[in-house]
Amino acid sequence: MFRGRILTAVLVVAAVAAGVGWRASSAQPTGEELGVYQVTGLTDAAQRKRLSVLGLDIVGHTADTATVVATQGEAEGLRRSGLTSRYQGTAREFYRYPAGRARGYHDYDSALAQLRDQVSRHPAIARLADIGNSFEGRPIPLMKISDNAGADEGEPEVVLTCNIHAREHLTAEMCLHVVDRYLAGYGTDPAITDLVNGRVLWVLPMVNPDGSEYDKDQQGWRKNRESPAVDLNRNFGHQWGCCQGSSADPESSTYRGEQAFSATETRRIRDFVHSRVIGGRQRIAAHIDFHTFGEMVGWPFGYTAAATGPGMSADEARTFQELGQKMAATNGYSAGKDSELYITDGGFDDWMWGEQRIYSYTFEMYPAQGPAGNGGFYPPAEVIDRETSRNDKAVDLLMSYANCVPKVIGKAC
Ligand code: 0X9
Ligand code: CA
Ligand code: CA
Ligand code: ZN
Repeated sequence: MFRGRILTAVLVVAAVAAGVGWRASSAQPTGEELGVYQVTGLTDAAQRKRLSVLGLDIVGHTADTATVVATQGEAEGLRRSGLTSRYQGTAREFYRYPAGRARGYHDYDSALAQLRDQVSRHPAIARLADIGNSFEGRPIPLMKISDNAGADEGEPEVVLTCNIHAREHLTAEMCLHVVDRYLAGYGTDPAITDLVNGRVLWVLPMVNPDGSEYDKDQQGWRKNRESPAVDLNRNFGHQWGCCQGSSADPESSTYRGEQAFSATETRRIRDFVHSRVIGGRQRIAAHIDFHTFGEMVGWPFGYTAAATGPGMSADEARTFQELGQKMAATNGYSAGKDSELYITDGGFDDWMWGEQRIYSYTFEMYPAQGPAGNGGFYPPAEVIDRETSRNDKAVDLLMSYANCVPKVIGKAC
């Protein structure tokens, strides 16, 4: 069901060359700077396997050539692997859009300023808090949207998280857009008014603010900013590190951390989610974790290819699938179980479902495939409105099912 994307071992023919107009440069990256390498001669399965076991960040590939982003340590491993690779330049050069293209995206400060302003204009239905500080000390913003926002009315709750991967800036805009739409729609749009009245919506637009700030100049950064940096979407505590769906190498872009929840930001998220267990019941019923890119709706488990098993009954798998497909029908994304793409362990949605029984989805936003040169992470700001409102119906659908998600397959709660 899924199209292949980054980190896939299967190399499909894609119109993703190593960046048109891009010249190989002789200066090697220094310090912790990431480099871009072109790996050629991937003519048979054995060669491709050799590349995939290195666990590199594959940002583009054709039939026999792959473009990878690597740390110096990974580049050393690449050289030792016997594959033919050629240094292309720093990731900073590779990813950078022409000056000005990034205008129109929020950074941490402007996102916070906007949220503060909105709360001041909608005090009855919006509260701004934080779930604690990031590693570098930035409060991780948390917006609560509900009627009587200051009270606990015991309603079903939905969580939206964005920008857990630093370079996926479009997702922060996604969360900000939802906040905007729900606040503006209350009292004017009857469907939104009903949802705000009957549910609680928690929005976390930037759960990795250190990474996001670090990547403001577009160098392809994915992880958080502690040392060694951790892929937060491999650091959650359900079947953490179980299944070769993450890396134990601190240099890797999918480094899982020293142990589950070793990263500051995943601990903050975990503690927030735990705080919604009230009277022994988890109030949060449903969740979307927004990523880019690929235009896909995914669901647990990512750690195993098995459709059912411990923690996933046939009815539960069917519920995930039904609602996942319903949401995908509204935005035109493809839909499938996470593992159809590639195995991931320690993922956010796996923990939300596996440990908290929250119906948790991973959305991969625009584009479907990355254009040459930038890997798809830095689309121009002109697409923000279109690509965030593209998910309006999916978000509303999740909100409306939050009082009993299994009703999507006709089951009572
Ligand atoms: O690899 C990832 O973390 C996600 N893709 S991304 O390109 N945004 O990095 C996909 C994760 C899918 N698996 C789970 N959510 N468990
Ligand atoms: Ca209410
Ligand atoms: Ca409410
Ligand atoms: Zn991501």
